[in-house]
Amino acid sequence: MKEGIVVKSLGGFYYVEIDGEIIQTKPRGIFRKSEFIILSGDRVKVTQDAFSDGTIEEVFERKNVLVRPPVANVDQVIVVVSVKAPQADLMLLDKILVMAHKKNIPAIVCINKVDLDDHNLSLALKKAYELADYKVMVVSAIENHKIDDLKDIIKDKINCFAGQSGVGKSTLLNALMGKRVMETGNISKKIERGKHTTRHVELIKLAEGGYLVDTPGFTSFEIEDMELEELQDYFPEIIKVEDSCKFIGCSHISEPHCKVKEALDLGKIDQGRYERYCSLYEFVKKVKSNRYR
Ligand SMILES: Nc1nc2c(ncn2[C@@H]2O[C@H](COP(=O)(O)OP(=O)(O)OP(=O)(O)O)[C@@H](O)[C@H]2O)c(=O)[nH]1
Ligand SMILES: [Mg+2]
Ligand SMILES: [Zn+2]
Repeated sequence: MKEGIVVKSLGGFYYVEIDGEIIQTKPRGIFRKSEFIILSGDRVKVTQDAFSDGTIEEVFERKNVLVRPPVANVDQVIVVVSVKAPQADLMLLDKILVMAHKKNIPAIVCINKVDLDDHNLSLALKKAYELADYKVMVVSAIENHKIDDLKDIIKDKINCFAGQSGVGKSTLLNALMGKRVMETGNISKKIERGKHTTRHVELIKLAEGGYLVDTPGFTSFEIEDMELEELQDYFPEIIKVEDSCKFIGCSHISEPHCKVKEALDLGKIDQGRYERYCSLYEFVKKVKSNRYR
């Protein structure tokens, strides 16, 4: 029995990396009969003889599961935005960060296409998210700017890209790999569309160690069901300052003597981030009230 990690599934087979080698496997019958779906990223026990495919005997307990893309045991989500073309959708960025936080998956913000940044937008964005204690990388996939720094950050982890379509995720992956492993630009869209049935999630192995999962861009993304009081826990800059007002049940929206409002006035919290917190708060509130009507 050997232990490995599922790097992709295709046509009923699961490809498991064991000691640097990829082995074609099938799950044991019991998995085929159950509802349980083995995912890329799953750590598994495999038996193998010389004449047939390997057999997945056991799947280890997962640390976490992402739904989009379906992948298990993610160590880090890299949310990519671009300064331009397309313009950064900060609401989408914040929604993804909230969901990563809810699933307890560390997230970093990667601002791409800095070569197009003629108004220093990347600096303002970097500051806003650093106030929230996120690690922020400002890169250009096309000009290979700061790609080595990004390499250091993703090393030895299971990383997953997320973000809008067209921000340069696949181009970044190619830059990180030093070769073209993913289609980019319009071509990628055509392939995606024709690919519905065979669309698979692949853990791409990094030369430096670790894996990266590329994801087709989101066109829409909603935060999952959560309690209204919970939302603030997923904004690190709010957690940092709220202490006494959270204790009395403050939502940090309109209550007097709010520590969060105080921090906002002092410039310790970014105005845009705060506004998006308020919008998401209203959104969750609406969802809840519709449900119990
Ligand atoms: N100027 C500039 N263009 C870039 C950069 N990175 C990517 N692009 C371009 O942006 C376009 C989209 O890049 P992709 O890598 O396909 O974007 P994606 O995020 O993978 O898009 P989806 O797969 O649809 O989610 C392509 O035309 C790239 O050449 C960059 O750093 N600078
Ligand atoms: Mg892509
Ligand atoms: Zn408050």
